[in-house]
Amino acid sequence: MDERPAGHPDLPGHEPAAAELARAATRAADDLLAAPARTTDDLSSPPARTADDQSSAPARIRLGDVVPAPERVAPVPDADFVLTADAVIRVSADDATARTVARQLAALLRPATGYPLPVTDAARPEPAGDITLALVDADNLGPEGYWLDVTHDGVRIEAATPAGLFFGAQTVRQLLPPAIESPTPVGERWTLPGGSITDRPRFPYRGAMLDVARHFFGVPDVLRVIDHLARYKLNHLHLHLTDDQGWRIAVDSWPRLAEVGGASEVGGGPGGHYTRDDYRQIVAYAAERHVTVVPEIDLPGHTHAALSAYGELAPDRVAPPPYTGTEVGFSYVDPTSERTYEFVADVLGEIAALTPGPWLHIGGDEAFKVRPDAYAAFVERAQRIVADTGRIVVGWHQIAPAAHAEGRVLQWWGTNGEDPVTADAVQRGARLVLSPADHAYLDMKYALDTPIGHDWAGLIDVRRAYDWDPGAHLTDVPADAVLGVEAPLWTESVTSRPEIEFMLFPRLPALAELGWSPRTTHDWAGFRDRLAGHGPRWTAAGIAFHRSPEIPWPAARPAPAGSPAAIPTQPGPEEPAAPTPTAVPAPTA
Ligand code: TNX
Repeated sequence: MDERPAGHPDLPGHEPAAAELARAATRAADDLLAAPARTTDDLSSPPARTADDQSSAPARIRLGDVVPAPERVAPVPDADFVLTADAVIRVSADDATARTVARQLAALLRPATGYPLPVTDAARPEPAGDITLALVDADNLGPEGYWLDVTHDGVRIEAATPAGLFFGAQTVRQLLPPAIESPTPVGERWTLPGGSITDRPRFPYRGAMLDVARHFFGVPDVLRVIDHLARYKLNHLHLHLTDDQGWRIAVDSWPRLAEVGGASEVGGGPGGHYTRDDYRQIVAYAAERHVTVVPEIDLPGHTHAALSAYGELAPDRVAPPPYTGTEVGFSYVDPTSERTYEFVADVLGEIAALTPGPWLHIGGDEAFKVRPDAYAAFVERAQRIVADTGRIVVGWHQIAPAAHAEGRVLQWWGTNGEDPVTADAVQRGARLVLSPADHAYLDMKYALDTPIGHDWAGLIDVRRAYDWDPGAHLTDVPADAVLGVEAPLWTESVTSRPEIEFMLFPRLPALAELGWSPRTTHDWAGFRDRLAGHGPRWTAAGIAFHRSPEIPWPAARPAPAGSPAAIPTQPGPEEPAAPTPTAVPAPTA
């Protein structure tokens, strides 16, 4: 198989590009938002338009503009709904989680609209002008699907589960004008296009991975990434919690892992780690957004930070100094020592106890210095330890040669769709999460001039991220063995929140569409056009993104002389990168 060489010869020796990315996002936000300010008490009529607006205002949102593409869209002309200041969000079921979704939707819509949007019990007959969420018996929608109906009189979301309601609410969000992402009230006519959508995902596992080991990212950054997943109906966040450069999660039974092993990162920065409470907060925030956290403890390789904390785990029993470079494949815990298995059982036991989700990821990649027989024996024992915690084991596809363990999942990251060893593991019962490095790796550069990232798996522009089929990607692997897709973001060269977002957007929505949308909707030209409309949303939300030349982004409106420019701030560690918009482009309705 065509795999990456050891080491990272292509890693850029650059200064962190965060400031430049933040400046680029600021410029984009300025362009979009610099329009005459309107006040919130002037909401009933759209802002006055000039002849100029006809060419430069963003296109009217159509019911089918949603990303990921819904399963079925049935527009109804002249049935648009306009959300007004007296609207109420009704929730029909006496179900606490459904109520939570109603409150979340209200919280998403309040900042930009400035409307109170109280959440109330549904009463029949439903008054017009409201948004209603209803839990219903609907087997056809499955555990994550929803039905959405927009008429003149109101918006109704139905689903069999709170998760379905939540995904329906994300669709409602996307059907409103981009200014809905503004953190402060803006003058806008809050129209949704009329018609109905029936929607449910193609794959049950749709995820992204954040490597918090090469560079550490604090809780607010992780929560913000979870928000991004939720927007695009992704439902798994894989946290790569340990690697050579840092151990990022407190383990009570082995305290030096985080205290010593966490105090370093690539390039010599201070590193950091999550306390148990930090981790609980991440897990709870994700769960509220129907995202399952998949924790990874990478074993037996990628363990230099653990060895630097506990020399007894090292083959030579000597604790090495911290490692801040970007080589891979040199470290391993001693697979012949019983102490190693006590360590593995203690760590995985504590992580399992903190993690409500079903998965425990044991890594398994690039243990180049462990002989194949010792490696397989280690993996088989680690798989049994995971089973003892009641969790399902996930590992990078290098664990394929080890014996099958009930339910095990391999995360495939190859760059060539021929992989007989993985196909054989699937024959023996393994399921797959697909992360082909040449399509799904978010740490690859978009183009040669991308300021950060690698290129060992090639350059990945938006089209490359989008144009592959998870159901047919690997030879001799049937579609029903594919649990889903995941886009990993390795962070050797990624150092800040704007840099994370720059690598995620716009490729994360492309991956999200592969995971969610029926294959019949796959169409690059259509996707490109739908995606274009999301640029102004990201700008309004203060998200740094790559303005890929492949995407026909709507033209920004020229700023009238003397208008107050928006001032997006470079994000501090504690607060999201939020612009302070003063106005938004005029709607075309
Ligand atoms: C390979 S993919 C790795 C990581 C690196 C990444 C950089 C995989 C399982 N291992 O250790 O960070 O390449 O692209």
